[in-house]
Amino acid sequence: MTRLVEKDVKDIDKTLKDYDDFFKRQTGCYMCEIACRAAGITEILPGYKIAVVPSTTGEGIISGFSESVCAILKHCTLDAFVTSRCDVDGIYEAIQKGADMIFSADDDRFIAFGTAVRAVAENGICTGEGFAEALLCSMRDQSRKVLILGASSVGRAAAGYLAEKKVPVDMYDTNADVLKNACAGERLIEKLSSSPVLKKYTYIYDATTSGDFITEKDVSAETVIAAPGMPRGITEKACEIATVIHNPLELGVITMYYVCAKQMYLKEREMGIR
Ligand code: 2YC
Repeated sequence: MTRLVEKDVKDIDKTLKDYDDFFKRQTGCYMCEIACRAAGITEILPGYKIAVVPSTTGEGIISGFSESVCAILKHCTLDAFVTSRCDVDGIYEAIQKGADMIFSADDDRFIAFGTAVRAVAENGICTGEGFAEALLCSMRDQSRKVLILGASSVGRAAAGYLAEKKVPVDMYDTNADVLKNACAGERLIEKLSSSPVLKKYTYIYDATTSGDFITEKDVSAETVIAAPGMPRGITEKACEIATVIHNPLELGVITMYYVCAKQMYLKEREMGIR
């Protein structure tokens, strides 16, 4: 998992509207639509009040991170705020201010969770599935194989998601052990024993942390790359040729909200409070 830095998040608030319009031109949907599809939401859910709680543990606060998470949620017309306090004091403040859901990230884990019912959404899995749905919506031919690079939690979530949608997947990781243990038993996932020829694939999913390794000679105008990996694995020149779906935080955060909200809504219905 790559730890974001201030420059990765500092302009998100100002660029969200234009970026979402660009995202829609690329995929045919806005990020909220893709996130709902990835979360398997088919009906309108109640809007929950969300608190974003900064965490000072480990390497501490990333300047602008919580504010960017809040701005992304507000972009989806959700009711979100950043607590003035951090850590446990921030959780206390969130609940005192009536938050139904809390977003918080330390160095190892970024989650959204329900304050009144047991519900949790994890950023790596949600990012993996959100970008997989974005790729799916951009594929002109969903019978074609998708090459997934990187068997991290993001790559594994994407492989499982696409396999469940009956999309065949080739998966590769430079670490043979990591690859071996990924998505065991998934029939539609073929694990590659050697580094694939990128040009052979129209649809690619970059879940690596390599940065700038897919160049203009690896892509064509037909190529579509879903690229959640940070730093971005595709060079500027290749991005001018292919369709490259990439953002450092946005789609993962929106997918986390809908995954968590769906769990909360179903539990509340079970408990007869919805
Ligand atoms: O500002 C804060 O509250 C910090 N504790 C946030 C630390 C986030 C660390 N994680 C990352 O930078 C990203 C996540 C967004 C997902 C993967 N890496």
